Amino acid sequence: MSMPSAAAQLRTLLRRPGPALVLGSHDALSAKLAEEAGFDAVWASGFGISAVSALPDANILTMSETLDAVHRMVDAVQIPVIGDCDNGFGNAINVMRTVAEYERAGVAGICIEDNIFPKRCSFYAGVRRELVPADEHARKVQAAKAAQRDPDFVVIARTEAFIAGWGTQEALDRARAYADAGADAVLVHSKLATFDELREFANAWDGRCPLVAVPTTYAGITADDLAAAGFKLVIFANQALRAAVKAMRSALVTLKQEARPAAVDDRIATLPEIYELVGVPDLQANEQKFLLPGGHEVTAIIIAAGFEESLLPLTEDRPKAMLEIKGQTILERQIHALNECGIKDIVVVRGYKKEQINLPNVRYYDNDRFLDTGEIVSLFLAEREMNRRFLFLYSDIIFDPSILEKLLKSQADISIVVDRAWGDHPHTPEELRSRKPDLVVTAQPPQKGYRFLPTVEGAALVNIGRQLAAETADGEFIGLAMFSEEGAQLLRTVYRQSQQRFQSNAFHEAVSLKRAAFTDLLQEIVACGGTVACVDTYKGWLEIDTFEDYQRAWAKVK
Ligand code: SPV
Ligand code: MG
Repeated sequence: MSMPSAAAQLRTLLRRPGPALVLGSHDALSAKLAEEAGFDAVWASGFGISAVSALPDANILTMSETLDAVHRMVDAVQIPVIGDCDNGFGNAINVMRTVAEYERAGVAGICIEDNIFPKRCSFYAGVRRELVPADEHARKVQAAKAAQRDPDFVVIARTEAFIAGWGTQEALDRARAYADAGADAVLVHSKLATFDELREFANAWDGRCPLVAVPTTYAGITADDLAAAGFKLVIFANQALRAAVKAMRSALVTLKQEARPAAVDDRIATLPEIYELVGVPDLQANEQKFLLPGGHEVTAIIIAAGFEESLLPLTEDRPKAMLEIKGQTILERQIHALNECGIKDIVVVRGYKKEQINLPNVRYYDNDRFLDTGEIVSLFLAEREMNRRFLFLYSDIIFDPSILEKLLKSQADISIVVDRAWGDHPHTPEELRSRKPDLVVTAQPPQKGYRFLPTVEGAALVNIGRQLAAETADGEFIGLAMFSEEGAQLLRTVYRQSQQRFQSNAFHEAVSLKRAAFTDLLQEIVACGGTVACVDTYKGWLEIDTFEDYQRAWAKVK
């Protein structure tokens, strides 16, 4: 079932027993707060909308400027919005356009008052009051009713007879004339400190249409009192604005005096409160859903410093990353996959034959001590790049971009890609010796005997390394990992602590931290109580570790 229109909702409020509480709002945020507080509807206050432009309520803002503010309020809330249209911004002809524009903006109804144009706020002292003749205003009401498209659209006619000091009889005459002209409700305004003149009015009212009150000056009255007297809509027109001004003023005095933000901490909204109000959670959900995964806010760090004899003589004159497979080097293939996922910020840590790696649009760090240092040292040469989300890549893997897409969707602070096809076949000691796979034990191994089904939430890493018993492993790390800003922070902290604690001692599977592999640091993160989530994949990647791998890559890669 679709939502009833705003106008239909307002009609329901008018029909429903008891008073409807309407809050005067001056912008979209205050409208939102009104809705959150449980008010039935929003009064888009001309007084308030002018005030937040630091202007008096005197038809100084144009219709379109006012409408612009009203439009934002309508967009911000689900409850109906009533547009305060002053005198309709002109004569009956202007009123017709006002109705068309306000209706198009999605307001539930409007209110037009019998002030002349330009108006003066009802409360300004010492201002000469002039009202348009009653029959002129009645025709404006008729024009409004003729202009509306939605039959539920509500036109409230407002009389300022009491404000002008013209008494109860004039107020009643005008209210009746406006009701007879088709007004759906009549707002009768008063600036007395007591309810007396309005009570007299209400007692004499024959109920030909509902009444509306704005108890600003007779502020002691309750909505129930007003309802008992016959009022249907009760508009608290400017209390939100005045609350804001008073709160801002007093906080600002303190802030100026003390000149330190913490001095006002206890009386200001927290930032998360504001984020919630303005819809940051929706923004984040939509970013996840609709933006290219990854994007410009991720840096990819490719570790390409090492030298391994196993690929000689292929790597005699170039690092592994620069081996060519069907016209493209491994590194070019990686950059292509990263770019495809919107990742343009790419860092390569070079070492062995570094002059051979000089692709454009890549930033470089050099590990000139690559012969006696390990992956961790190479990675931390690029530590400057780790102050936000980043990807970690071995430089000798070729992978399907869909694996990267899946990794980029991970919400975990530290995620590694694990190939669950590992357990499908037995692995020979010969294979294990030459390939040295990074084996993984997770908290949730795939069930044996069933073809692997990927988990939604990545299982937590328990053990990782090359020396794990192959039978205990339930996956293989493919050399692709992602760290959120917090994850990167944890990585750096654990590394710093390890430098203190391990110094030149063995570090997990490595003889020392200096020689340690990336997997050793992952194991240390787990040992320190950190969580490493395993993003599952099933094949779709190749590692070039041996000559046989290289041949296989030629055979498999398109
Ligand atoms: C407004 O809020 O703009 C109103 C109510 O019209 S009053 O200010 O009391 O006139
Ligand atoms: Mg007004």
